[in-house]
Amino acid sequence: MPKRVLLAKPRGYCAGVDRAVETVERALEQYGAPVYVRKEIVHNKYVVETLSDRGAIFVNETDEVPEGALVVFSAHGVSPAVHEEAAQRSLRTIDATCPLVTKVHKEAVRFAKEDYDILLIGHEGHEEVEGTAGEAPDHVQLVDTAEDAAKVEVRDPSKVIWLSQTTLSVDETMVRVRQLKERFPEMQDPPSDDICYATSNRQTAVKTMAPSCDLVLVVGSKNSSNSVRLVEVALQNGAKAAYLIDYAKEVDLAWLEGVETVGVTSGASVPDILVMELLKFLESHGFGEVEEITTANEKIAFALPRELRKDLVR
Ligand code: 0CG
Ligand code: SF4
Repeated sequence: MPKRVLLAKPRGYCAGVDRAVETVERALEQYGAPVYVRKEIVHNKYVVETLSDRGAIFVNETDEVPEGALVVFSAHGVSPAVHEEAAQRSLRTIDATCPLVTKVHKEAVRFAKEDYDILLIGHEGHEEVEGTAGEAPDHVQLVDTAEDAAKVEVRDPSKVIWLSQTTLSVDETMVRVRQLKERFPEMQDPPSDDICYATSNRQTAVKTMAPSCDLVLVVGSKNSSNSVRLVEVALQNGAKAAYLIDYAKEVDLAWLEGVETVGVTSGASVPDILVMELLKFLESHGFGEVEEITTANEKIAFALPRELRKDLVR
């Protein structure tokens, strides 16, 4: 039986994650440990464990950070209330919010100023939507499930706009938008796509390879929205099975029984070393042939946060 691996490209680190992880690394070098980080800098177990080993201390809220200490805000963004709390405790802050998340924050602020009702499509409890909604709590309502879309009420149906979390399923978001537009035909679209290039590119690559795959393995953590979406997209587009794993050692050998083609990809918060370890593992089980399936070439990169750049020795 010919066994092979299809390897999705693009996969793994996006520009926002690369910047956020480098922010913590450079802060550790520049100012020394400990560097406090509010929430997981990105939703990846390996990244968080590695940075913890190097002296980063991950906390849930700024009130766990000693007065006057340095705290980094995660790539998923924070609400203005969090900036205020940090200022009250005289914390030194570095904001590693991805610029593409900041863009959605600015949209929320702008449309709230114009007194729109903002329907924010996203996952309840996810840090990113908490930050975005916190920009305009009186104007934003979260729409997560189909039930939410059926229930949500607005003040003036001619003055409604939808925005979204950056890491959703492109297809499911459009389902939700269609549902909302049936109720509010005048609802406006965001000025530009809120689902980011990295999220949508990774989904496109998976869609392309899924129909040829008996099994798709997505490297990523359980709390990583964009990684979880890749498993769903694989299953919805013809993969016979798909699983999310943090590490190669989590592969259950029963998954490989009778499998000819394994698709491999990874979420936007996943270092490629974890994918390379998975490929090594698969090779040791007869899947030595690897073909890369490329659907886009990403070249985007973001400058480090301003607060950090001004202190870096060149
Ligand atoms: O996909 P989500 O928003 O849960 O975040 P993750 O950290 O996994 O990756 C992108 C970022 C930031
Ligand atoms: Fe930014 Fe998109 Fe990466 Fe999130 S997934 S950090 S929005 S580029």
